[in-house]
Amino acid sequence: MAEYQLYCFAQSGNAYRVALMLNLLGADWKPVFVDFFGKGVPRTPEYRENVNEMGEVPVLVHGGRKLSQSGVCLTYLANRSGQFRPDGEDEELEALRWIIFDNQKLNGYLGPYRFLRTLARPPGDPTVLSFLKGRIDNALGIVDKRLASRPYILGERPTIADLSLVAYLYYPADEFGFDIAAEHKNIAPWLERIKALPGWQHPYDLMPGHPIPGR
Ligand SMILES: N[C@@H](CCC(=O)N[C@@H](CS)C(=O)NCC(=O)O)C(=O)O
Repeated sequence: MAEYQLYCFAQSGNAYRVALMLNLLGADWKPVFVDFFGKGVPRTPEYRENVNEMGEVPVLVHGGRKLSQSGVCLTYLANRSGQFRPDGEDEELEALRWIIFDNQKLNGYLGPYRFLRTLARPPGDPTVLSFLKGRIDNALGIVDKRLASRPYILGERPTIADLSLVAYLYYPADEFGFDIAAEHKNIAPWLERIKALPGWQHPYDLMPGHPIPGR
């Protein structure tokens, strides 16, 4: 059995953060496929009882530990490996600040936006999509500005703050209906820098479940 198991599915950018970090670390890990689109597994009482009471992926299993919330999983992996780890209290707080911002304001909106626009059956209400798009544009602008003066979110080297923020940014532009990299001049080279790290893989290659059967 692999050292780490990750409950995930290919379309989940929230899970991609952790899958990507495991791969960048060269960790011994295996995905555990969670059938979200077919059987709605995270919403079942069994999943909530046995895997994650919050009804979500990712869940990272390591020995006797079962961790959820991608920010917690990234922190755990950084502390164990010493890689992508914020250095000292000030950087730890700064990384946490960006991870919370990401979870709420960037990928916290981008994930549901893409889901409602492209993956949900039936698709979401245009008014809701338009609200979310405005919030996303604002958050992307904030990240773009941050990256104008440094190569990575905390400075000169990549940390878990970067691995959190890229969660949904490598998925195909046609799933969003707009091209994030093309529209934000500092985000595009940052994504390329992270893509060049040894072990980087696209979410659809790293996690099971793409394409969604029957689509
Ligand atoms: N803040 C959480 C978000 C996790 C999350 O929302 N995961 C989605 C998949 S992308 C999920 O499992 N949703 C289950 C559902 O909607 O029933 C994290 O970063 O881990």
